Amino acid sequence: MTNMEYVTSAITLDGDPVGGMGLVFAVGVLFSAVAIAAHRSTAVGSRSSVGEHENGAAEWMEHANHSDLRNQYDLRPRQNQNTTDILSQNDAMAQRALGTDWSLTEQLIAGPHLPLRPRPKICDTALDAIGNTPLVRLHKIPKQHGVPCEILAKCEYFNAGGSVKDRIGKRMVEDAERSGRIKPGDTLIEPTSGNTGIGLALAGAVKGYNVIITLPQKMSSEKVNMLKGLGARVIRTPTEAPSNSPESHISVARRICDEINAKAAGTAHILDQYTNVSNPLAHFDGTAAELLEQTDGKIDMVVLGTGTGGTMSGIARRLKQALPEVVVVGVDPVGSLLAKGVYNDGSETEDREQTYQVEGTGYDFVPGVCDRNVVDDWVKTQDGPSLATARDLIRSEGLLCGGSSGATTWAAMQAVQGKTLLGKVKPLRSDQRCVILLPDSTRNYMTKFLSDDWMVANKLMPADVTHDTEGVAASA
Ligand code: P1T
Repeated sequence: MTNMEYVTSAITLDGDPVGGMGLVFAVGVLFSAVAIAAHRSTAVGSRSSVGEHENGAAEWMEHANHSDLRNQYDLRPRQNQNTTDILSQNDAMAQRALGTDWSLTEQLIAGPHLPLRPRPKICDTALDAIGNTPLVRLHKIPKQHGVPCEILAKCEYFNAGGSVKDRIGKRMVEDAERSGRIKPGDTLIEPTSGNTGIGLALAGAVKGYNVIITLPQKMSSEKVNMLKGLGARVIRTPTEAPSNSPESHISVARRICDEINAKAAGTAHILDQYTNVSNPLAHFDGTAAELLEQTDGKIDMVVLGTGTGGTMSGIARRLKQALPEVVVVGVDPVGSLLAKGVYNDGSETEDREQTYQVEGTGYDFVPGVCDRNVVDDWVKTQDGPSLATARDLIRSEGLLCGGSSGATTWAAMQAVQGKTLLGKVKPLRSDQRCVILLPDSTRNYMTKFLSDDWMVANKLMPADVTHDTEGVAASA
């Protein structure tokens, strides 16, 4: 049975796709408009009403292209107002640095913002154990690479569900509850590479939502089992399906949502991490604010992996507001097109689409929440060095992280030495500091890159350097 047959046999899919993403975006904009009224001193100007999106793949491409969105919705500051009249000094600087007419930037600045909260002494629920993750200095890996500057790693695997995406699972659900869009008992459907699914399923378990996850086949069985353990229903989709094809995890999620809503209107929702401003806001208000506090505002460079781009966009925007000189480096696997494009200075990069083993980063479209303009430069990564570095992080630094953490760490070792895609980054000196983020936990990959057999079978490690000691223990 193919994946599609499985889906269609499990759920009757007879409705046309509805502009669900348009709805998500509309809710986001309306939510922001309320916040703007409430926070006039820091907010940008008024927004026009939101029109309907077209159905199907074209809609996804619209979300992928900010300039198209800009034409459709007038999200710009009013022409007759000076930007600095309606933005604080720092916000205005940040806004000008990017140009003044991009909706995500404005929404990030407008909020609604939530204050940073310390972890309570006693957590009322597991959701209180999301955020406030440790920042840990690396020692051996920078030394191996001859890197003189300080490298600090934000260890997101300490979150309750084991990844950085717990932050957005919680934030998307709570923002949607606050706006009245969802209520316990509803069904949340999300296309994900797994970690956002785990974050949503965790929030769903605590708050009482049904959760359905559409997940490409490539993702680990550890994630699947964790999702099922949290009570989510998991539907696998073909890894190689382009995002805008009917078989993709994105399209399948939309069909399931339509089908449920056809039977019980308004009970199924795709919160949509790809376009939902709550995604980067979780990092603007949370992850970045924590970093500023943990470092007392001393950060010279930040190196961040990009999937939806929410982590990067939220952190980079907030850091650039507070520290205008901070250098932002994005990490993108070879095979993804997130780093591809024409940049502000006219420089161009290219990439071809191909599959890779590292989970969670890279796409064949640019998500709406991925603010590529805030990235100063990129490093492209490959499976071999990424997964070898992830194993190094475990073995030599004691950091029990996942594969994309290895990619980010390897990329940071390049970036701090000035080795980047566009060549725009200066090497960092010994008195400077680079912050990286380790998005998830080795728990997700116990049968994958942590296993010598898997590494050898996937030609990512020579057979003669395995660390296997089972035989020694058995013969002892
Ligand atoms: O989506 P973004 O904030 O850009 O985070 C990228 C990322 C990096 N590393 C891992 C292990 C991840 O799981 C992710 C993003 N994950 C999803 C998009 C997801 O659906 O789980």
